[in-house]
Amino acid sequence: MEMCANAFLFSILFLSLSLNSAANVDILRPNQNITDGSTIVSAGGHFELGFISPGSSTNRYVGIWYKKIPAKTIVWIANKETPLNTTSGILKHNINGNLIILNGLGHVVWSSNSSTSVNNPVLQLLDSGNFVIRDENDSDTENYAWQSFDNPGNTFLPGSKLGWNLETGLERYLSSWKSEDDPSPGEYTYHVDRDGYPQLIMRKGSAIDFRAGTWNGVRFSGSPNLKPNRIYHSDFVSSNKELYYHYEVVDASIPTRKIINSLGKSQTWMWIEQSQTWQLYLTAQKDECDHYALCRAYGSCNINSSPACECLDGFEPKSQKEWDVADWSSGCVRKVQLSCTDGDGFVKHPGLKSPDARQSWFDRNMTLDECKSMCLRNCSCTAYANTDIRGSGSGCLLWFNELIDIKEHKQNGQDLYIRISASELAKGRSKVRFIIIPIILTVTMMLGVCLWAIRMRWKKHAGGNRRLFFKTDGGNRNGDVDSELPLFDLTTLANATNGFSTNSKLGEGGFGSVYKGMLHEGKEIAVKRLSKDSTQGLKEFKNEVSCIAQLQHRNLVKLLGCSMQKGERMLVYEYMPNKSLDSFIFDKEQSKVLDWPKRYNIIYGIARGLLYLHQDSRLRIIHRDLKASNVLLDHGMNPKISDFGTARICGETETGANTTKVVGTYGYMSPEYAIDGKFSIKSDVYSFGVLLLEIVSGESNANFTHPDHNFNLLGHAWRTYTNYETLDIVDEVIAKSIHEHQLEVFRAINIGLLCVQQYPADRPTMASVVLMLTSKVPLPQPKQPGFFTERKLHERDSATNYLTVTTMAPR
Ligand code: ACK
Repeated sequence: MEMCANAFLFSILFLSLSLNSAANVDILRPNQNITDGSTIVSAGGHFELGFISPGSSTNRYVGIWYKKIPAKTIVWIANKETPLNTTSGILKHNINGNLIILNGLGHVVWSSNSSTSVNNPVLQLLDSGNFVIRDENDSDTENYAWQSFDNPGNTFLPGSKLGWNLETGLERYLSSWKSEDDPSPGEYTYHVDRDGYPQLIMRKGSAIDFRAGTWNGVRFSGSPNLKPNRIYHSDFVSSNKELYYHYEVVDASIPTRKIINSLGKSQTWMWIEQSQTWQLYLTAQKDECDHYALCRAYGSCNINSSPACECLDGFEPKSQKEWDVADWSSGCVRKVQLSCTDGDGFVKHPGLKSPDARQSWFDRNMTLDECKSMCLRNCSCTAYANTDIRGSGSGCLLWFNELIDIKEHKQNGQDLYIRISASELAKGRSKVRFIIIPIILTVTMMLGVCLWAIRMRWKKHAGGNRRLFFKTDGGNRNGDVDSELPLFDLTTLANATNGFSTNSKLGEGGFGSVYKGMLHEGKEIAVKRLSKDSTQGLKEFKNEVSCIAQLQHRNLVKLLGCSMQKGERMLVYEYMPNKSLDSFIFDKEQSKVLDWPKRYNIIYGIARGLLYLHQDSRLRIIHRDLKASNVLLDHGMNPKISDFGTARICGETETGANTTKVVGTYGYMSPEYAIDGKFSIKSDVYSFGVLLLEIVSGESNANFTHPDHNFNLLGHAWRTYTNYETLDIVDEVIAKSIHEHQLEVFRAINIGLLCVQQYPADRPTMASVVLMLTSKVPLPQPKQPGFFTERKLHERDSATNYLTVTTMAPR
């Protein structure tokens, strides 16, 4: 009876000291505990701590998660390897102030095991997500008796440290979970490695799986995507006491976490409030070349080369036979051994992920010249580089032994100076001479020939017209429709445009200039004044005018009339106040105006306009020069296709033709048109696909560059699509706000890729495109795009230029 009464009293006492979920407290005192179902919440309400089951597991763990994020995202777990299988667990202080978890039988299943004790221990959950044991009267971070940030799992939060306390020998490293449902340590761990020069290394078991590399003042040399940005700052701290990597979020209210997932991928995630989802911001490992030491000794990996592994200059495969079958395992060896005493030298390799630095030596105060002589003086020194690439570079890092795990990064890589023998160095110099001199001679000769050809052409055509006008194949089948289009008086247009003043000028094109004007009745117009030296005759001009006059669609710019007087030829269009699409999508500031719904509306409008040209209008018209600068935007940002100067009318049953004169713009021309002069409605579909991907990404196809490869935008979109990272191409300006439209964006990219497929027969018609855009019909898998591989220099240089008429030999 007495026992019963005691148990009853104990239960009453116990219940009164347990916290419940309603109590919004962040501190747990020695006489308090947390039972399953009750939690504590950090002061600002960012994090919550209590019992939880990850994924679909039914096991109970003490964990920390984001309080305000509905889908519980766990950032830390205490008893990773000792879960409870009932809900009778209790979290409390033990007699020493340590944190313990008891199971239903009162057995300790986990303890914080801190050897540091404090006088008045309290447990506190901080707004950073750190759970600490401290003295109630001392909140100095240095004096915590224990903290969860010192015992991370798979998550690395802003403000925590990845690396070493050199005084205590404590290492904080990340361990992957076994699976989404099992937080016990998986195969991967992410460490700051202290052998040689510190580097960030992912291990699978004890083997290195990925090396983010050495910190070069800006980033880890193997993480070119880690750029200074407006979202978070990261840094690597190296002092006598500590060696660690950390990062801070500029806007601390944006939940951000870095994790290593159970497949060993290091990822940075950000919470998007608007769409209530996590967005993947950065992935450290991108491609095959990130496999540690793929190309072995003195091999360099370039994902855009085939095969990806190459020996560095001055080196050759150890076994050519193996190398020929893409077996890199024996790596490369020197063509000529170093002599050390006989004046070895160095070859500069720019844009590299520097080699594994576990066998290296460094001095952060030396200059590069001092570094070079230091390396020369030591016969086993194989390479040198700056430790810090900021400014003109500083510090000295020397490698000894073989150089391994080198990757090429066109952008954000660093310079490495590799030691080779004097004779190899001399060969290299003469090779450069051998290559450069003929190149200079050839380029000079070609320039001469081009200048001469241009001069001759000018003489002949007096600045010849670069545009083709509408031309009905086999004559004008449209009858005389001139009377349908108003003729403007030249004086009226001159008055409307202040005498074609420079102030009224909107811009120029290959055809002449465009002026803004206002008619007497206050109507705004755009006057296209074709240049006088146009070689086009009156007949073609009338033909063009009459053709456009027959086109009426809300997504085509409306022709209001024309003027033909005193040798002047002018076209009068409705005025579009928002200018052309390119001035929005390719401008980082202006593009903010175009959120996803607006971009989608523009894509859809262009598709409708093109469908009208191809199919619904009385004529079948191929535009031939669809591009961002030929789409104008009205007051409501609705798109209007303009510039029919190069368009061609086909017979109602024809869908294309051949031409010996290719007109269009680099980056938008389909392969069959650019190469063979074959234009068809499918070459317009190709241009539409390019334009669609430009609108989604905010990048110009022809001017696109990427640090990791040399593809144009199409190649990049194809690459991300095949890597299941389709949404990676989305313009960063809208990336954070597309979550509720993700499916639509994904479909749009898929449709874009279908339109730019290499073979015209594979591309959809505009009718199918419109259907795909407006319905949820399943989309086919796109095949490889045309014109997506490495661009040649000339192509890139002239990327933004209008391609002048090119005469091509008939096939
Ligand atoms: O981007 P923009 O300002 O828009 O620069 C070009 C320039 O003339 C040469 O084509 C602008 N432009 C052409 N047609 C019109 C129009 N109907 N309304 C307004 N601007 C126009 C175009």
